Amino acid sequence: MVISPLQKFRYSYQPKLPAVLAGNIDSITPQKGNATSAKSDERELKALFPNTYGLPTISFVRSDKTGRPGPLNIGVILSGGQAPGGHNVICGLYDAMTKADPASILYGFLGGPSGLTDDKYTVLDGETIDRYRNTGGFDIIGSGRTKLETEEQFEKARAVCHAHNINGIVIIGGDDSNTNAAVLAEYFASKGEKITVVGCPKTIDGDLKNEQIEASFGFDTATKVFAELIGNIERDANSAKKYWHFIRLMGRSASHIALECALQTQPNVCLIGEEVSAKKMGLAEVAEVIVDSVVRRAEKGMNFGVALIPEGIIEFIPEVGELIDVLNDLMAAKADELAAIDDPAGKAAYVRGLLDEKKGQLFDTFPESIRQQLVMDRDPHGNVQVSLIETEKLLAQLVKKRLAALKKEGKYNGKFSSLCHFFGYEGRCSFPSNFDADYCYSLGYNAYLLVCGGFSGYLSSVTALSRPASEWKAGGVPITMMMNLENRKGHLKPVIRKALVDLDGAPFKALAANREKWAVETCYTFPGAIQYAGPSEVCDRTTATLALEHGETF
Ligand code: FBP
Repeated sequence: MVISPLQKFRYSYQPKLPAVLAGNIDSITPQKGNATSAKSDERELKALFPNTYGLPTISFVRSDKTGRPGPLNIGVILSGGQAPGGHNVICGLYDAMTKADPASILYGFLGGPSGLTDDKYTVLDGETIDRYRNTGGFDIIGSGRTKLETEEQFEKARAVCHAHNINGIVIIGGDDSNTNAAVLAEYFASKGEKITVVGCPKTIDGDLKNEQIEASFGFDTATKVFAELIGNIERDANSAKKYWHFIRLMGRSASHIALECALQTQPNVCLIGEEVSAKKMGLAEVAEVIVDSVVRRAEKGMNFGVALIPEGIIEFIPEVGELIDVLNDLMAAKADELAAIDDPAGKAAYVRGLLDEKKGQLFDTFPESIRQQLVMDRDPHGNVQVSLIETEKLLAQLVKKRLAALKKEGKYNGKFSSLCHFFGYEGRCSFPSNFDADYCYSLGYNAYLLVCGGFSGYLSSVTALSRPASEWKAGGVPITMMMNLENRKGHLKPVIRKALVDLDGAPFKALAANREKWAVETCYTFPGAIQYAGPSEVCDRTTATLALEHGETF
């Protein structure tokens, strides 16, 4: 394998650990906090998780007590979309377990949760681990999106754990994957098994956060990669002065990525799905936000600009969101019939025939390409694959049409030429930033301690993240306290509640306070590429979101 100079350099990086985790691993002790409860659907969740609901939070502290649990066999799974730092979670886990007892064995289940149920694995040894330290990607064992929900799957997982004498499973994933972790933990507990299931909060989307989990890993690096690209495009736009760039950004439902990138790059427009929903804006109104900036900038002779569009915005436009809900239910009910139709146009026509008059008319207003994208297969968890819906092209078309009408009315006299981009996959496998390298390593190290303590159904939690790594705190949070019931594929299911952009939160307020100016003037900022070595204010800088959420300036 040919190794790039940067990869070689990153191998030598030693991730920072919180002080409580650094040093002698045998003297780290769990301290139990208060019993927990979910914010909603408490009764139902208690009934669904009789063994793992209401557990106390855990924080790790140093104590005089020392003791080794003996060698442990742990299985690790990477689940869902890639996020920078996943390899470091595995490295942290491996280092902690082999430091505590070199005879411990780490099983890497291949290709996501199905690796566990199908017993597809590799044993991760020190040599393998060293090849992946501080690197991006999930290629060490691969990932997948299989939902664990049937008794048959749980029994297979149980048998595989017995076959390898596995003491613990660590699932590295987002909200859906950690829902898997909670459900599996409950199943094992209900069978009297002593197999501990622990989750780690991953997703570039930044929507797995709450009062206990400050950030999901990968968000820091991915937004830095996107912000670099956006800054470059802004500079290009300001140099050529002839294009409006419509940039759609990954992030699924939540607009955290778009918001963070906007705070980093100060574009002319940044749409926020959550605001669109709160204001009940229609598609035309959303397009009008961009039209307004185009017209006002044209009046100043600036026929160029940059608009950021969160990929999930389409779901937040109330009328479209309702249509998507109906489509979800119809497609779940007619799954077999749809599976028999090969071509996307045929699928769209079939689904169109099932819609009532009002929804059908709305469906017809979309271009054929978007209609086909709206009826593409849902992911295994029942989510619409918004990464495949080209909303930026739809908005560019709507803006163009509206500008033509304004021109006829003599209200616009500029030139409009648009270029569309989608940034998502570019940021998911980048070398993790120093922050993500440290955070992920700490999450993995901490996950081992949770397994050791038998804290099943917990999410590895490392907090105080806006402070230097040595001051971070480490512990565990019961996953059930983050759950609620949601409609998935036509049924109410327990899932981890997604954190959407808080319109009263400091990050959104920072955007709202500046966007009027950014819409008309050219205020672009250019973050440049992630730096791994150099001054700390450049290399260890976290996101604006994290800083502002902690009451700090950015
Ligand atoms: P996770 O929620 O699993 O972390 O995935 C995040 C994400 O990158 C979303 O931003 C995006 O919509 C989706 O994955 C794309 O999914 P896929 O990788 O299956 O194309």
